[in-house]
Order: sequence, then C-alpha cells, then structure tokens
Amino acid sequence: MSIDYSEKIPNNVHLSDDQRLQRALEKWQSAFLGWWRELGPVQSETLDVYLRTAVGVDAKGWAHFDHVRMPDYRWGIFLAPEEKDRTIAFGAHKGQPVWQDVPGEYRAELRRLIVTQGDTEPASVEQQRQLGKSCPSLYDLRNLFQVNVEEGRHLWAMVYLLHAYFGRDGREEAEAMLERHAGDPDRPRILQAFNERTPDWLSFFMFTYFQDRDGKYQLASLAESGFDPLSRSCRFMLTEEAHHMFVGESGVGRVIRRTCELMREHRTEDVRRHGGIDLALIQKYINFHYSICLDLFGAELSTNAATYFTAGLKGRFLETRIDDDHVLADAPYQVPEMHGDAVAYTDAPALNAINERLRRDYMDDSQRGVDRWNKIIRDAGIDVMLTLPHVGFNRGIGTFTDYHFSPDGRLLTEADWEHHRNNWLPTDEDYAFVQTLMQPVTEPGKVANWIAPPARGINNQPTDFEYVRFG
Ligand code: BYC
Ligand code: FE
Ligand code: FE
Repeated sequence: MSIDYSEKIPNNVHLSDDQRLQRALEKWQSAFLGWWRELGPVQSETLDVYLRTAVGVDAKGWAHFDHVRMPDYRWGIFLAPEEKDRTIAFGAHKGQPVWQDVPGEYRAELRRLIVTQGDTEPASVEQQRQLGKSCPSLYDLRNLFQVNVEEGRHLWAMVYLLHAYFGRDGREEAEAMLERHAGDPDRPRILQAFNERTPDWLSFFMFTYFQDRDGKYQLASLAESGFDPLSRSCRFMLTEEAHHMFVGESGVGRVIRRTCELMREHRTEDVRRHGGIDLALIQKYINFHYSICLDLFGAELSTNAATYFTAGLKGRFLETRIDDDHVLADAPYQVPEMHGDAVAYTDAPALNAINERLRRDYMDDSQRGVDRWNKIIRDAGIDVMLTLPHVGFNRGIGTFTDYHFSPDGRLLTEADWEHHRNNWLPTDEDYAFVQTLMQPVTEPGKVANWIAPPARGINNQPTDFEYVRFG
C-alpha cells in the first residue's frame, strides 16, 4: 500500500474516514511542530537533508531517499499490513483472535505501556538536539537527523493509538508527551536513561548502539501484543530501528578504528595528545551507557510484567519462536539474587521474570557488537579487549540497586566504589576532553580527526556526497 503525501497527515490508516479523529490529530500536529521547533535539532531550519521517507509499509521498497528541507519533513502514521486471522500467541487469551479494539479490562495497562513507549521517542530527540552543531561529517549529520525524524515519527505512532483508541484521556496523554522533557527537574521523562545528557558524538553513538537496542527489544515484545493496532505500529517501527543501531555500531566502530590507527602511528595508548579518544575512555562510555540501559528493562521480578504477559498485551522477544506453552503457569526462569556477598542465579516463576528474560536477550545481543569492535582492535595488532561491565555495575533498578559492583563483578563497599568510580565511568574531565574534539566538519567527504570515515555512503551514494546542504 502506498502512502498519500498530499494529506496533511500522511497515513495508511484511512484517517480521512474519521473526521473527528483527523481534526484532533491535526490539532496535536501543530503542538508537535511547535515542540519540534523549540526542542528538536538546533539550527536545522534551513538545512536540506538527504533523508529517507516511508512511502509504503511493505518489507521491500518502503523507503524513498531525497533531499528534504528539515522543517518540511512529513511525519506520518504507518501501520504494518494486517496479518489475516492473527491470533493471540501467549497468556490467558492464547489462541483467541487478536483485538482490534482496546479490551476494556486491560485499558489502564495498555495505556500505560503505550505512554511509556511513546515518552522515550521525543525524549531522545531532546537529548540529541545540540549535536548537529559539532558533527564529525555531513554523513554523520545526516544520520543524526534521520534518527531524529524517525524518533519523532515513533512518537506519532503512539500518539495515533492514544487518540484513536483511548478517547479523552488518550488525548491528554498525547499532550503530556510534549510537556515532559528530558532532564527537566520538574517534569522529567518517565524512564531515567531518557533524562541523561547526550553531550557529544561518542555519547550519541553509544546511545544509538545501546539505548536504541532497548527500543528494539521493547518494540519486538510489544509487536507480539494481542492488541493488533499496537502490534502493527511496532512492527513498522522496527523496520526503522535497524538503521539506528547501525549508526551506533558503525559509529563506535569507526571511533575505535581511528583510535587504533593513532595508537600505531604514535606508538602510544595515550592518543588524546593526538586528537583521538583512548580505548580506556571508550570503555568508560560503554560502562555508562550499557548499565543505564540495563535499568530500562525494569526489575528482575515484576508483577507488572507478569500481568502484561498473562493479559496478552506484551510478549517475550520472538514469542512465537519460543518452544514452550506460552502461558508459563509453572515454568521456572533463573534470576540473579544477592546471597550474602555473592550473586546467585535461582529459579523464579518465569511469569514474574519476563523483564529479566528480555534483559538477557538484550545482553547477548549487545555482546555481539562488542565482539565486532574487538575484532577491529585485534586486526590492528593491539592487545586490548573492550568488555560489557557486570550486570550489577552502576545499577539503579532491581536487585542490584543497593549494591556496588566493579565492572568485573566484585562486590564493593561504598568507600571502594567512591574511590574507584572515576576509573570506570566518564568524569567531568573526560567529558570536557571529548568536548574539545567536537569541532564541526561540514565539507563533503571530510571527516573529523577522531573518527574513521564510513565504509560506504547512504543508499549507494558516495561517501563524499553532499548529504546535507546549508541553505
Ligand atoms: N526508570 O515492575 P517493574 C525506545 C518503575 S526504548 C524509572 O520492574 P515494569 C527508544 C516502574 O514504572 C524502549 N522507573 O517494571 C530508544 C514501576 O513503577 P510502579 C521503551 C522505572 O512496570 C532510543 C516500578 O519501577 N519502551 O523505544 O515492568 C531512542 C517497578 O517496575 C524503570 C518501553 O519501555 C526505569 N528504567 O516496567 C528512542 C516499553 N523501570 O508501578 C526510543 C514499555 C521500572 O511501582 N514499557 N520503573 O509505580 C514497559 O514495557 C515497562 O513499563 C518497562 C518495565 C520495561 C519500562
Ligand atoms: Fe524509536
Ligand atoms: Fe530508535
């Protein structure tokens, strides 16, 4: 199905058939555009950016690439095609036809899930809004804006569900999405990682590697939902998500590649003097971003998650491919617990451990990219390994909240932790150093000194293509 861009709100949901809904969304649209002007990417109003826009929702050929003037970007409402005769794959309603409307008894839970998901999308745009001023290349600047406009569209996806299915309180929640702000002391975003700063491009690449990957796992779980409009929204969002994580993995990989070059050229680990980012500092950034993202999965044992599952609202990652009864009445799952000074994995009801299971899937997936980063280092003949820190390191949610761990998994006293934390997490000085490298490079094909050039361009364009034009 192709999407009609002559409409005020491009969509594939027959919006024009429902005048009331359309008018309400058009009203929200002007609030959204006001928010984008105020809290979207700085200094982007005059730029022409080589962006991809969705022109359909089929797996093949859904995207169109062209230069778009940033304020003219068209955010739309796109659901993946309806799957005929789809049934609920898990929980108490397993085997029943999926819901095309909100089941009354689960209204509050469903709204909460959609609001939590929706809240993260504009948060990330707010967190990244300053980065355009210090882009390492036009290629990267374009990728930043691509990610930003798509996160804006993900907000649209959730706001559509709130407007179309939740009546007045849905509309209120949609307004509140533009009233909470990342890092706002009075009205913060819902999840803590979305209130942190993203002050530099290494943070941005870590964000898109680790935090967008939480997006992948949460969206995949919501794509299993028995509430079909949510499932279809998330399925289409996932097609966009892959690029965000590519930006993260390749971005960090290019920083590492450049660091290794500088290390070899100058025969030193201390590449800061040569305008590079040392591997030790890259490790600190990994420690920070990974640990705050582990918190995004919630507590190891969660009755909320059990309720979502049993109700058929939120499944597990690739639910239908899991070989079990999909009801989990008395199935076990191992969760970490503190036994004295040690972490022990003990059986808990799998139903209560849904969050933990998803976190495990995420941890394994995160490791795969780290392995590829380590290959870059190894191929450069350098004997250093980057690692993901221990699951208990720097945690603020769940079992480990009141404990301190070193990245290699030793339980620490408060004093030990305070003594060492600056070796493990980026310090103000570290951030200040990285900030000195953040000088914009805007000549086509040129790349900042601290990062290697991309391996290839976007959509088969050369790497020295003018991805962004300054009007
Ligand atoms: N921060 O039962 P529990 C993305 C609260 S990223 C603060 O363990 P539950 C994106 C919780 O609310 C994907 N508070 O957790 C990426 C609860 O409060 P109450 C975002 C937290 O309820 C990059 C209490 O602690 N999508 O798309 O199962 C760029 C006990 O919690 C946190 C989703 O998250 C936290 N981290 O929640 C752009 C999917 N964690 O009830 C976009 C929707 C928990 O005691 N959300 N709490 O007052 C969910 O599925 C679930 O709500 C959570 C876990 C995964 C967040
Ligand atoms: Fe998103
Ligand atoms: Fe994303």
